[in-house]
Amino acid sequence: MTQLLAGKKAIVLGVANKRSIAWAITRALAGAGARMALTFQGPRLEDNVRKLAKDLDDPLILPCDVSEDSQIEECFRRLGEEFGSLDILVHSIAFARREELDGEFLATSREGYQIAQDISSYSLTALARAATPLLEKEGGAILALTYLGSGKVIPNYNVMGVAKAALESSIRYLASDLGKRNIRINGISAGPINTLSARGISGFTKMLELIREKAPLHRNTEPAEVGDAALFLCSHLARGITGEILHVDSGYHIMGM
Ligand code: NAD
Ligand code: IMJ
Repeated sequence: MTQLLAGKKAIVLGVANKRSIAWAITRALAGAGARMALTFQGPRLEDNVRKLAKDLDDPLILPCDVSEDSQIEECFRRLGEEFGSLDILVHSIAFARREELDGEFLATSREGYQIAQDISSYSLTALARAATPLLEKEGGAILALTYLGSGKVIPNYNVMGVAKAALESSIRYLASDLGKRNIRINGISAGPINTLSARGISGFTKMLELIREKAPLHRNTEPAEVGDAALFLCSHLARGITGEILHVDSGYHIMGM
């Protein structure tokens, strides 16, 4: 049987280590036959990404700190040179200052707010624009990761919740602009997963327990479940879906109590 993504080319931004949701998505896309490009945020993470990528067939590894316009531009220039065109872009990036993710949202500083918006939300629009010339050649799909804290108050998520609300709204506005170029864009709202970005968050272990107790499926979200949903949304199977947020969270978000 031919693979779902045979002959397709994908770039995934946001691999930090083997626990990263971006790495689970990479495995799902590569497993379906896609040729992969991965980016790393800075020199500290380059080694990790290169080691993980050894499992992939002919990967392209590029630097891309999304806070720098010049790095985004250079990343897509090199991607164009190597790949010629692109089918899939995955945004799996979030950052807020550690001190903003504890205590009251009321205490959020101007700079802390700006950083969270810049890295976690604006970067999607900047990347979508940079990738459009490559994605529109044959049509394509963009995917970003979000969390329940965008629409509901989750303790300590604070400024990240506001950034995710902006990210989800950006997905809808971008879907409207990109549809005429045959580019779809969707989001996956994942349940809590123990990654680097969840480490040290107060009450995180209790939250995993609460989900096992309350969610319809009574278990926590596994990275591979997000990877498989990402594969679906980025494939021909989801050709009629754009501007959508798909929850991969054991059904937790439907519960009122
Ligand atoms: P992770 O720490 O593995 O991934 C976050 C990534 O963001 C890292 O690779 C980091 O290098 C990257 N990043 C941060 N600043 C950057 C910058 N300036 N330029 C480029 N890259 C930068 O953690 P994760 O949990 O895999 O997070 C991936 C995505 O999933 C995030 O958008 C996060 O909000 C979302 N998400 C996570 C969970 C969870 O519980 N872990 C749940 C729902 C959604
Ligand atoms: C993050 C903070 C508070 C509560 C949280 C999380 N819950 C979950 C997360 C309940 C699930 C993980 N998440 C969904 C994120 O988007 C995390 C983003 C994040 C995490 C850190 C930690 C280290 C740091 N900055 C960060 N910036 C963004 O310095």
